[in-house]
Amino acid sequence: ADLQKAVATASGPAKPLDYQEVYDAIAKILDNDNYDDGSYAPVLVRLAWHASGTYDKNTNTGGSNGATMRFDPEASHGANAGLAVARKLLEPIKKQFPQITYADLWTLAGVAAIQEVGGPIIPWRAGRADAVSAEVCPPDGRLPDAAKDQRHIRDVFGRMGFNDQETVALIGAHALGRCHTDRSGFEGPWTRAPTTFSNEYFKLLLEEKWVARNWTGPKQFADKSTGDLMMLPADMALYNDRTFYLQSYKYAKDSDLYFRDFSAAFAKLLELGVPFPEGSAPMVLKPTNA
Ligand code: ZEM
Repeated sequence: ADLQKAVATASGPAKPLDYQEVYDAIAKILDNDNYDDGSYAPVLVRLAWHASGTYDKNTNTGGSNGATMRFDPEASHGANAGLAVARKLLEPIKKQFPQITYADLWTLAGVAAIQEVGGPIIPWRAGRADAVSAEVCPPDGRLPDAAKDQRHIRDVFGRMGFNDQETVALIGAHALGRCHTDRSGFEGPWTRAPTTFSNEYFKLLLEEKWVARNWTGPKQFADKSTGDLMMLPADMALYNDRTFYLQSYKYAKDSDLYFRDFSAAFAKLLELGVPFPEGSAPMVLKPTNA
């Protein structure tokens, strides 16, 4: 007790964690001209999504609480290939702010990534805990399979607790980033501005003519006019399914609606299965350019 007192006196009373400071530190490391399209934002959004999208509402298992992707087997699940890049990128931030849990850090990084590349404000709550071992890792196979169709997408997002409108809104995050042959086997970006959050994904999905790409890789689609853009078979489900199509059409026409709906669905995704303390309230983190 004496030693504890001495330490407490030496370092002063513990300062409560300021999440805006953590946000600002994440915002600072997003840009890197030597990585992909110049930003780590897309891969951080994918980390937050894969940490959260394992949720199963029927068993209340999986989800962002626990940050279980630090452990095998989840770290090595095929769906998570390439996400070590994102987890390693955040290590210095975790060292700088040791009080934040990995589970909070990964979801906060997803929020920072979306907001910093021009996306909507995403209200975010702190309070996730880190698991101490692999025992609570979700089983493999909970994340959607890019090769499958609308039935599979509805099954998987329904298991998380999302309706069709929320499902379509979330998949529009493919405005960001690209596929990598050494991660998923697929290749290329969905949009021509993959480091800017927008409703471009929906515009392109509906306005371009998509044809099967002629290559030796897994089945994917290319825009007929230039061939530089891509859609996964699972993306084409938004075109092929009548309800998904009508929702995609609304988002292609109305960017404000898309931003509002994405914010609500992404905030919900990051909170699935998290036992927040009673009375905890979402906070708004300020974008660095605002
Ligand atoms: Zn994705 N996604 N995703 N996604 N995703 C990839 C990349 C990215 C699916 C999918 O199979 C793939 C959501 C939904 C779905 C992002 C965000 C979100 C890749 C490419 C694949 C194969 C990985 C690679 O090779 O690097 C499928 C089938 C989905 C549902 C049907 C949802 C929901 C997301 C967020 C809300 C992002 C940002 C990327 C880009 C990552 C990067 O590194 O550029």
